[in-house]
Amino acid sequence: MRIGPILERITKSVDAGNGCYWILLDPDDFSDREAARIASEAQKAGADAMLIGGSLLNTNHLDSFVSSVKKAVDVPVILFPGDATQISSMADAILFLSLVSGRNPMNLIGEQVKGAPLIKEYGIEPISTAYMLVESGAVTSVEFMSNTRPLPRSKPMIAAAHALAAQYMGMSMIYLEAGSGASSTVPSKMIRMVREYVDIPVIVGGGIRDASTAVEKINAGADIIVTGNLLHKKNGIKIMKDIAKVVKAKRKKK
Ligand code: 1GP
Repeated sequence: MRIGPILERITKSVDAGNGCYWILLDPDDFSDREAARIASEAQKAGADAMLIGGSLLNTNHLDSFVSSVKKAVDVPVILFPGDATQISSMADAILFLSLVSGRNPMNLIGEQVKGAPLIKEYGIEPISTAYMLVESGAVTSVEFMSNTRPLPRSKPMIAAAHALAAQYMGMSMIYLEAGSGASSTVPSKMIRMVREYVDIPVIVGGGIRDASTAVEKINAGADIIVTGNLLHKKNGIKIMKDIAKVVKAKRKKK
């Protein structure tokens, strides 16, 4: 498959040591107007892309939500769907996720089959992404909703083997996910081993709440850091600014 413009932009900026901080906006958490304001603040704070989605969507305003965010920012707006119902024609691209850490056929290929024709019809760019859920203490929403077991956090080689298999299957990115609000982040040892085995971009998210943790993940080999819950913190924008600043400085030096 030809590389689309958004993946090309991501890959180029990752190679140049940029584009390494993404924000996750859950449509259940904000109104369209709030999302526009927050996205614009996040962009000013240094966010390089906006992800939109959640494990479970209870509200019915995805199109207007995506469209408000798009109007407010000029970085890519990318869907991060929990299932095939979370597709909007307003987005620039969609992470075409396969939950490769699990063995639930619906999350490996079922939802993808349901969503693919609509993605084609809408002309949104699909970015094939291996989604790997990592054990992080308590049961996370994605673990519960997908009915899959996360990768054991003390077995980095199991994660590396999954990532390599995904790359061999032609996937364009790896997303190492501890789960939104996770109490423990993806272990750096695991990121390091995955990095050793694959040469496609590695995204790391879940439970990252400060700049030093973000830098630790970048040092271990993460290309892109994602935060979501910080948007709910009183001083979240300030922390996001710190994260954007330090991860960019660190990656540029590499
Ligand atoms: C979830 O990795 C993201 O996919 C963000 O997690 O909400 O814990 O920052 P947090």
